[in-house]
Amino acid sequence: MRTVVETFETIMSYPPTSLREVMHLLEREHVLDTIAQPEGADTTTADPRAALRDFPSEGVATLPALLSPERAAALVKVLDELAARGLPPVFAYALDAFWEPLARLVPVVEGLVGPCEVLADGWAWNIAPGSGKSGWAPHRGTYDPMRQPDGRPGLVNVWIALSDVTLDTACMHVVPLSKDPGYPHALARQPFDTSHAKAYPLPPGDALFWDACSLHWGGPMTPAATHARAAYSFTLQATSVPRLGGFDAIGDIKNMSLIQRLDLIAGQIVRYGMLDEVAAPLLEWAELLTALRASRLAHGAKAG
Ligand SMILES: O=C(O)CCC(=O)C(=O)O
Repeated sequence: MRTVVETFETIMSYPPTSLREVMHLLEREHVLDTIAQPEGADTTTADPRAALRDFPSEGVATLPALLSPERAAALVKVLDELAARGLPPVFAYALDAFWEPLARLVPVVEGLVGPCEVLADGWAWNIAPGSGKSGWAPHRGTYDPMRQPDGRPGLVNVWIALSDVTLDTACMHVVPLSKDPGYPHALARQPFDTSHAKAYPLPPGDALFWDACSLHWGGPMTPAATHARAAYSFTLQATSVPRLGGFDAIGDIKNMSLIQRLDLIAGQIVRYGMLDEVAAPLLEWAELLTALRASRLAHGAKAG
């Protein structure tokens, strides 16, 4: 990772206005305050039966109705408003409404794998039809077979459909662990064997979650797609396994400040921005914030 000084030097070599515009937008105009978001708790009741049935053997399961269809539609509107202000969907993590489903999600995941913490790790998508973009290519969330001492998964990825996600709109595909020849001893072996993948079309508000060792990917936006594919994700880690290298856990989710959320968003842009072609000024903003945070933590650690 670059130091603050190196990051500043890179930034100074860019056309001067673009980064300043991003910072002005976020920090002076408080553009995020201008985004209308639904308030309070969603009234939905998530149904964990499918998860309890499928996850232990397959390492993948759906969680119907994590969000009500109305709440999912309201969150799609937020993603559209972000886009109208020139911000990628990952800025949704600045807003309370995108964290609210964790109150229902965490108990379900904990029911399956035991006590968990939420990692500072996630991404959001709002893929327009005809944009030429598709979901992410096949990969695993971790290439270590992360298991708890009792054999349960150590790391779980959760993916929440906000739009109606179909075979034509980049639905997720996951290879069940029981049919994955790469699991558990050859997770990084290429080419991946995708022959036993299952596609997971989901209505708005349903979630899909999988053992992060699982091979998974977002499918194509086909020419038949008529609407955008909107979704976002979380990563939960069992507290009984050592923390995934390079990742922080989020301590007090309910009381995260805007600065902490912007730090998190910047960290995700640094990590995943290349996959989604985030614009160069935003990448530089993210690198700067991430370098500043690292330096702040280093100074804090020294002072302590
Ligand atoms: O939404 C996608 O296309 C990919 C999601 C994914 O692979 C992930 O969250 O790890």
